[in-house]
Amino acid sequence: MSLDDWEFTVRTETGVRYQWNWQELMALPSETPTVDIHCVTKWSKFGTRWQGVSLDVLLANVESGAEYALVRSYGDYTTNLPVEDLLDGKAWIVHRFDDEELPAEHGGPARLLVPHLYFWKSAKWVRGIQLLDEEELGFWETVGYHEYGDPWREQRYRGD
Ligand SMILES: Nc1nc2c(c(=O)[nH]1)N[C@H]1C(S)=C(S)[C@@H](COP(=O)(O)O)O[C@H]1N2
Ligand SMILES: [Mo]
Repeated sequence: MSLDDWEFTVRTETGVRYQWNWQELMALPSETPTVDIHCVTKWSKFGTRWQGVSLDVLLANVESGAEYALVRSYGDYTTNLPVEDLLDGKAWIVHRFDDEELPAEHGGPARLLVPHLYFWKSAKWVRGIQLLDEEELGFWETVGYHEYGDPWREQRYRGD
């Protein structure tokens, strides 16, 4: 997609919207996390290098008491996680991988990176985050994947 049309929106539980266009995202301070990622089908990849904006920065001035988040992608993919898993240096909107622009097949222009949860939570082509008082399940979670997805507890499927 064209970067001119790209937008990232946070919508709060009361309906207030915060938006960033590409230039605004690029103007924010970024970090370069090197992290291990864990796919639910058992592969892991160690020491992956990314660059992006921490959700701590994006949510800093967002007024919300919501506990749940539903992340939306361009193209309708969704995934859910608790808001606290987006905060305290645990999640980023990344736009570079291995010192290159993030390729479209891996979620470019930008994706969520939340490496401490199974990688299906790291929504590619991220478009926004809806903050919610009550949990809403995303695409995989609706069809039986775990609502939280901690790889260390092997939370693959609901009930794990
Ligand atoms: N928008 C979107 N994001 C997504 C997915 C998807 O189908 N659509 N798949 C998820 C799953 S199951 C995995 S394992 C990773 C794969 O990321 P990769 O293609 O960069 O390896 O993206 C996650 N994010
Ligand atoms: Mo996956």
